[in-house]
Amino acid sequence: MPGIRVGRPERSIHELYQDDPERADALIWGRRGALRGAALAAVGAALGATIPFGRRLPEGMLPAALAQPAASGGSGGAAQQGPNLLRMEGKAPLVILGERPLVAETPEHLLDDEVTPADKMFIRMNGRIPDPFPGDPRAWKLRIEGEVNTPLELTLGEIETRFPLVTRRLQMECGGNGRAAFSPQTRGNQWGNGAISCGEWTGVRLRDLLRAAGLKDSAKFTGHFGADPHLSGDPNRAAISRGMRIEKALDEDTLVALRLNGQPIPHVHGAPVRLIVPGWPGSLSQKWLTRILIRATPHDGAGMGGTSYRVPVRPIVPGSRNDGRDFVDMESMPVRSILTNVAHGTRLPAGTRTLDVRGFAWAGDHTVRAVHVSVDFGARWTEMQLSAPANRYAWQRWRGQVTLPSDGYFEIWYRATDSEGRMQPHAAANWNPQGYGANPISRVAILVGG
Ligand SMILES: Nc1nc2c(c(=O)[nH]1)N[C@H]1C(S)=C(S)[C@@H](COP(=O)(O)O)O[C@H]1N2
Ligand SMILES: [Mo]
Repeated sequence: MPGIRVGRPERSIHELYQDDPERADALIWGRRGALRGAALAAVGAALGATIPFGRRLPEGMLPAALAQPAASGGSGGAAQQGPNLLRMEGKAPLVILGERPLVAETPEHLLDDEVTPADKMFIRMNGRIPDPFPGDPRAWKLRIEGEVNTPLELTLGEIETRFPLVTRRLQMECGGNGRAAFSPQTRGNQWGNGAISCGEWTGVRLRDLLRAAGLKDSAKFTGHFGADPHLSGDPNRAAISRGMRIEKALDEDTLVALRLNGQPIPHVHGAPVRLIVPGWPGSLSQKWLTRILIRATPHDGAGMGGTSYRVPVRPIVPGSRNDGRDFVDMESMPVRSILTNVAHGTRLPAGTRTLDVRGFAWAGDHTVRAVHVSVDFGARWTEMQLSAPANRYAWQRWRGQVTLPSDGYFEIWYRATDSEGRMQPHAAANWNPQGYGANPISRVAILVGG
């Protein structure tokens, strides 16, 4: 194919893609949009390997090694700057997506534990990290008020002694997880798949507290409040204050959590007490929880209404403006999977012909029915072994093996299907201005003998 100058030493294809993606696309794909013959060889040269299944690469699709940066560097010689890594006591080197407010993602290959250790949990701040509570955390107060018969003000000490403690493994996922997959790009932190954790939380059921307060017939919605200051420092503004339908508040797995993995909750994750609302957007899981307001009408706090945590009912034109008036609040998160033992950009020794793969999959309020993996750009899929969740709302382990016919460049594609039969799509669907619900099939690039 004419016009391809991938090998020009002064400017690699990777640099070209970084500086001028449109021109790079034109050079690679030409007018017919197919990567064939000479173009395929040229891309192979840029990757430093042949692409054994290259002819199965769908038209218009760029190899993942070029399309997305490697989490750990070293992807086929790509000229990329390393990610900005978190340096915080008690935390792993998460990838920083934003500093003000602090937002840090966990690369998929750090999420290999059945129960996510506290240091590997992603961080999502909307405001400032509050000062730690001085003195005995058992003196922290939580108020339950609004449409209740008896408003309550309870210390954590009282909560622990009056109500039964339960321990559950619960997935907690940011509503924007997967956002980077949207095209055109949307506002907000450009999450890959790493805004997910499955910690072992101990706490009391929110419904036990609500029953102690006595819900009025008018109790239909919650509003959540925390102690973290707004980014501006203005004491009259909340960093975030979201709420949900009362049915979710009464779910037996919605917890007022006091401990994570048997330890006090780390400060940045909401010490000494937070909500855990599993399967729904993480923004509902209020950290540094101070107050729950029971309401007759939907909550109107920061992060409610408009296009915030809301998705279109009928698809809108990608990239179009919309005030979100007809949108609905995002509730159950969509099905998603991660690959936890092979990092994007991994090089394997020449001659490697089989590869063990494993990860996790989850599906909001639902369970996962199947996980499939392909190493030939989606032509053939192999079903993986899938474990049952440890308890309701825990993620599910998947594992299996793939066969590699030769050395060269491959991509591991993995996709989950939920209990309703919904499968991760090939491209992020239902585009919305703030980028919620993107869950396309993931692609991890590997190089055998390069
Ligand atoms: N008080 C408070 N609670 C909060 C937030 C916040 O900024 N302040 N962020 C929310 C969002 S958007 C998410 S995704 C989760 C992230 O929890 P984590 O940082 O413990 O992983 O907390 C939620 N609870
Ligand atoms: Mo979030």
